[in-house]
Amino acid sequence: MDGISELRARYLDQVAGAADADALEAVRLAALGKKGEISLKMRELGRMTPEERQTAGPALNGLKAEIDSALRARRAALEDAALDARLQAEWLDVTLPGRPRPRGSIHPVSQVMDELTAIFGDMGFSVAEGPQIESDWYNFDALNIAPEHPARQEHDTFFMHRAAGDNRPPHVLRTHTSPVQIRAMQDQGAPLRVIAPGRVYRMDMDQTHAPMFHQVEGLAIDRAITMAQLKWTLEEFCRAFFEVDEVELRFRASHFPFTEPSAEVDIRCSWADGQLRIGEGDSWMEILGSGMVHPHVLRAGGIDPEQWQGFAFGMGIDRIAMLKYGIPDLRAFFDSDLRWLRHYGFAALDLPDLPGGLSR
Ligand code: 2U9
Repeated sequence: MDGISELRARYLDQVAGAADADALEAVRLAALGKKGEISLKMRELGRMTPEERQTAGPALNGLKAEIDSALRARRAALEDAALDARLQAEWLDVTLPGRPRPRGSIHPVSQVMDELTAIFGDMGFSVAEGPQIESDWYNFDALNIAPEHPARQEHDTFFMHRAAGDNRPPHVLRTHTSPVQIRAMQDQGAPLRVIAPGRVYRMDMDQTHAPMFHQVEGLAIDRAITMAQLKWTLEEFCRAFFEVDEVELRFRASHFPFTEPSAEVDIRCSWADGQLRIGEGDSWMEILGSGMVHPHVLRAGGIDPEQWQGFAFGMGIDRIAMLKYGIPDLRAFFDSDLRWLRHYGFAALDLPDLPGGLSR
């Protein structure tokens, strides 16, 4: 049985030399596959004499079993080696300290917007929103702001570009949130109670002005709205917002194109020891502007001024946030400094509500 010894030596050699699973499978097919060399030899047993078969049969079966077990052993060894290689390559030190993702918190401007929503919501106002890029009609004409009014001038307003040859008036970045109330009047009609908090843009940039800032404006329209109701609404707002029991407001006659009469509103306060106290002391601080909605503006919103009157007010959110939370520098609002936010920010799940105390 020299042939058997030669086969054994050759295939065991090939099994030992197979470098990977594919090479090993090729050896298995060549030896033991359907048309493999050993399988073909086993088929020849049928043509042998019984004597020949008696020696060749057990020898071939033994060879088949030996090569089969060599193949299994080699396959297991290759799999072990592959696993070892992966464990080496994918090694990870699970004892290293974790790197926590930076955690933000609620920005004071967002917090104040939530507070405004809670306070005015309690008084029956809903929140209205609108586009930040506006037509000049919504931003100016509808608000009774004449074409020659200084607010329309190049140096105050950001104008969008029009394509060359397009002579229509350009759109603007809204300079106040008032266009939102014009849209609310058109969409909802009278009676109406809305506040419009949001971003506004003016070409102004120094220690106390940013080119983008936040405003909230309020509008109440009904059949017999008066300035007395405006005053009560603003007093209630100040009491709730500054979280003091007593506030005193002073109305100073003023002028805005969209209200007539118009008033700037001051609040009594003191600045003892550099600390602002609302509702006490001998100082007055301007906090908002207000007035009765001009008939032209009601008409632009599709509301008949013979039937309906309205009051309106507006204030800077950044400024009242700075006052309430003692933030000295406006520019920090836009620095995205997490250390500042950790100091002045608010917990994300503490939504302000009146029974809970606004700013907890
Ligand atoms: C409509 C009708 C009337 C909103 C008003 C003011 C007075 C006002 C300023 C306060 C500080 C803007 O952020 S600020 O510079 N605003 O003084 N705003 S009355 O009047 C409106 C608005 C919309 C339809």
